[in-house]
Amino acid sequence: MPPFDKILIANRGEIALRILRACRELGIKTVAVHSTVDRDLPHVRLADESVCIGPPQPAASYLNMGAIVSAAEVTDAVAIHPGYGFLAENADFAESVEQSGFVFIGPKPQTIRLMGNKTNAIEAMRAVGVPCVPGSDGELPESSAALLSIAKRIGYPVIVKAAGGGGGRGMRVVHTEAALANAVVMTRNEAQHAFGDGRVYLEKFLDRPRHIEIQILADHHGSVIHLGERDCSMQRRHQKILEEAPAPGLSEQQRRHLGRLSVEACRQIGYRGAGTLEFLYLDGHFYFIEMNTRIQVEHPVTEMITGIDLIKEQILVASGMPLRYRQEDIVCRGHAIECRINAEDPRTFMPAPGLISAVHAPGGPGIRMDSHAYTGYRIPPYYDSLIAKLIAHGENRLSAIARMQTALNELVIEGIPHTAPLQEAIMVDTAFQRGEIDIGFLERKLSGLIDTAE
Ligand code: MV4
Repeated sequence: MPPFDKILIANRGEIALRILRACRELGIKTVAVHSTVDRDLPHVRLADESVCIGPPQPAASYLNMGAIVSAAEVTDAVAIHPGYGFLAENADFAESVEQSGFVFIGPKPQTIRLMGNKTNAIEAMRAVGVPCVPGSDGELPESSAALLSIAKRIGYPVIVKAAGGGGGRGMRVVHTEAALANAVVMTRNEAQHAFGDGRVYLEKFLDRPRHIEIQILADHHGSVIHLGERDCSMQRRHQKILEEAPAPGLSEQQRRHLGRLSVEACRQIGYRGAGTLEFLYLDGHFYFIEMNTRIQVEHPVTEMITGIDLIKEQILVASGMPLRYRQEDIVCRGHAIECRINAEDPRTFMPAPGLISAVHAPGGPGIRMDSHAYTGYRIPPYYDSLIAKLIAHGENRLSAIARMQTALNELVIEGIPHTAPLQEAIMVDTAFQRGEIDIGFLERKLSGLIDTAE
């Protein structure tokens, strides 16, 4: 018996196709919902049923909660998979899905809400023993004297962050006492405008840390496991370009420690479903910063090293089934790297929608490509510019890099500019090959590339 009779996929693009494939394997019928410009996407064609939910603008279609719940009602779907982005971390959506009698494939709405407020998330994690960045321990006070004293205790430089932000939105670094009050006011105003929540907090600013995250899977019966870590330091302006697992250079003790800590924390807060704890890593120390309550874009690198299908497990635990793996069953083998192939100008990183005139997916041992792109596909300008995820797995990091080089070289996507040339340049970078990465790597490399071109 399949865990659900029918699942509605509340997303588009590669992740919608990925979810559809997992449903197929589990014998679950599928409903695709799509905007008017997305009717020819592969997952729409492959789904058992499809419902057009509105015009291209996300607010009118993929963010239209009423339209999505109605589509589930008319098609008799029993569960809704939100994918990533769009409504995946919207607690009101999860609540409305459940109140309408459907299963939301994700954590409880109150968990999504808790993690959506970054100060509450930090407080919850700190309370269960997770190390966090030294900071204001909650929202900043209005009084400028109190503010100055908090910053003095933390020590400059400090970073002002929006409680309603996350993923790099609404942050400001402050180097001196003189600049503090203004930075707080500016961040507050921006946060109020962008998230409807003007609450801000302070943390010690860490200079060029690495971004390391732990993949969690939890069932509805209190069992929690982790599937190792990923390094996502290779980014530019908070857009990840490449992710890998495991994180280069960590010791087995560090891995085990971080994994156990994360599992214990999730057990204590009653987490369920797939989730990710994000840490900054600097000078041998981990600091929790945020938790993502969704499946992430970069989940395939974890799948490649563990051999576990995270989307399938996410669906199975959402149906109430106990986890099929114990922690000791999880064995990480080799190394995996993912390149996010984005339709954008590789110099300016501006999105470049348009017609794909030819596609050729690379192949061979250890190569996987998750993509909805096909020859003749027109990338619409309304959504993010991710067109493919190219994943290479090898026995060790250098063999994964070698396979990725071969794959990037084989990859053909014509008609639009994309990021593969940049990723090819990263693969041959000797510092990258040595694992010398941090969140500043790409910006330094790009300024170097421009310097040498002149
Ligand atoms: C920081 C930081 C330095 N110190 N917090 C950016 C995304 C958001 N998730 C948290 N971010 C950061 N928080 C402290 N206390 C630097 C960043 C940061 C960053 C973090 C992860 C990945 C890429 C980044 C790029 C720039 C800044």
